[in-house]
Amino acid sequence: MVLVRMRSATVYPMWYVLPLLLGMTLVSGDCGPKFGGKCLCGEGQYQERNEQYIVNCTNTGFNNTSVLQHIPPQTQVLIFTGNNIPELPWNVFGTLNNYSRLWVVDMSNNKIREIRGKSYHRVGNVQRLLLNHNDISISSTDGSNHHHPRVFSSFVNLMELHLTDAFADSTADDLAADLHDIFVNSNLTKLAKLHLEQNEITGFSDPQVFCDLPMLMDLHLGDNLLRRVDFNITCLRHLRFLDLERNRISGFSTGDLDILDSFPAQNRNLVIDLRGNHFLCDCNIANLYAWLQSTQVQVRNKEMLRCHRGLPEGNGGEPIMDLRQIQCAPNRTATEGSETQHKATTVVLGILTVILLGLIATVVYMNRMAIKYRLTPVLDTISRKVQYTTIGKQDEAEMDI
Ligand SMILES: *[C@@H]1O[C@H](CO)[C@@H](O)[C@H](O)[C@H]1NC(C)=O
Ligand SMILES: *[C@@H]1O[C@H](CO)[C@@H](O)[C@H](O)[C@H]1NC(C)=O
Ligand SMILES: *[C@@H]1O[C@H](CO)[C@@H](O)[C@H](O)[C@H]1NC(C)=O
Ligand SMILES: *[C@@H]1O[C@H](CO)[C@@H](O)[C@H](O)[C@H]1NC(C)=O
Ligand SMILES: *[C@@H]1O[C@H](CO)[C@@H](O)[C@H](O)[C@H]1NC(C)=O
Ligand SMILES: *[C@@H]1O[C@H](CO)[C@@H](O)[C@H](O)[C@H]1NC(C)=O
Ligand SMILES: CC(=O)N[C@H]1CO[C@H](CO)[C@@H](O)[C@@H]1O
Repeated sequence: MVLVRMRSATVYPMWYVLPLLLGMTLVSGDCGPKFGGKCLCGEGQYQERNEQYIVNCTNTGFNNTSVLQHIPPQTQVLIFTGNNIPELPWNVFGTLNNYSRLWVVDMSNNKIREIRGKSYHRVGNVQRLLLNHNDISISSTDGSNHHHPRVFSSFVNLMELHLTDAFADSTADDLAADLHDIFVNSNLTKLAKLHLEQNEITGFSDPQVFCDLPMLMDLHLGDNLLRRVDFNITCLRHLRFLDLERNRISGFSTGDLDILDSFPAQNRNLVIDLRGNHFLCDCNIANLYAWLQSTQVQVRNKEMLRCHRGLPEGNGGEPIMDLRQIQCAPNRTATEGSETQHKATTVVLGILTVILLGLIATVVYMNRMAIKYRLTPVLDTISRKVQYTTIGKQDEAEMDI
């Protein structure tokens, strides 16, 4: 014991000193009798900020949120993750305290399926809400009555909403409409960052889905199944970053590119990330290449963009920034189209001809007796005539001699 204390008092190993120098004190205090010793409370560093009063209940196995009614009033950062809370009840934080200093609520990874309209109250100063990795249903159509359009309405100062992999897999189809409804009714007038990665979103049936988030700056849609930018971004006056990494985008129409160009045209910086999409090495990609050369939109990691001929296999593909040689002949796609059509017509005609011949052969074969009966006299006549002509010709020949 003495030896150890002596050693640690004289030569602190670097891994021990470094966190202290950086101010990264791990929260280690007890939270009080209501918490059963499962959570940690106290001051510490949360990401970029020092001296935060943190309540940390990570992987604590709670199956309800009743403990959250007893968090200390000075709490600034609440981390309540890795529990099993299928349903958030009304007034998760109770009704006793204002929690005026609370600015981060992290309720990721809790198997949450339903958040009620009145679950969150007294969260007026929360700026960052994380609900990543849950199974939330917000559907208005599946009959389960999980649709609460005012679900975030108490977060009047919310600036970041993290919904990465947050939704139940089955909600993909009407997610856009339901999200729009929530954004309209929750009045998230200060929201600047929205994370919707990994939600299997195939498209947004409602193009105005984000238009009621007037301050939105960063829209994260990576790792979804989007095929194009089918939502309105011109309504987002403050948009500066659009993340579309690893979606299913195969190309951009001229109209889409014009919309992107309208940002720098209005002196607004726009950064987009398109890595890991399934671009096709066709005429469109020549346009995209030309656009990448000239646009004022900042495309992150341009040189990492790849296009594929046919289905992409692994991470291969040709770098789009190397496609200088691709000549896009005018009307090429149209000609290719009609050529394929022509080929298809030829094949179909061939098959039909074969079938027709087969049918004729069958009919002839089945009626062969009748045909033979009818044809025999004719054939006889012909062969007789042939014989006569031959004889005649022979006669003529003999006469010529
Ligand atoms: C919360 O606790 C978990 C595990 O106990 C730890 O990994 C994490 O770093 C803590 N978070 C903060 C901000 O202290
Ligand atoms: C909530 O969970 C705690 C244990 O974590 C349990 O003691 C308590 O009875 C539960 N409350 C309700 C309302 O289920
Ligand atoms: C919740 O957890 C407590 C103990 O942690 C247990 O006694 C109780 O049965 C659990 N309730 C449910 C509904 O799982
Ligand atoms: C809650 O906030 C209101 C004003 O916003 C204040 O009047 C009231 O005293 C606060 N209550 C507590 C318990 O802090
Ligand atoms: C939305 O919030 C703004 C201020 O943040 C407020 O003026 C407006 O009345 C609110 N609208 C609704 C429908 O709650
Ligand atoms: C996008 O929204 C704005 C404002 O709501 C509207 O003026 C514009 O016509 C919309 N654009 C498209 C392509 O729908
Ligand atoms: C559909 C299409 O792109 N048509 C174009 C084909 O090419 C001629 C000139 O080469 C254009 O005038 C057409 O507009």
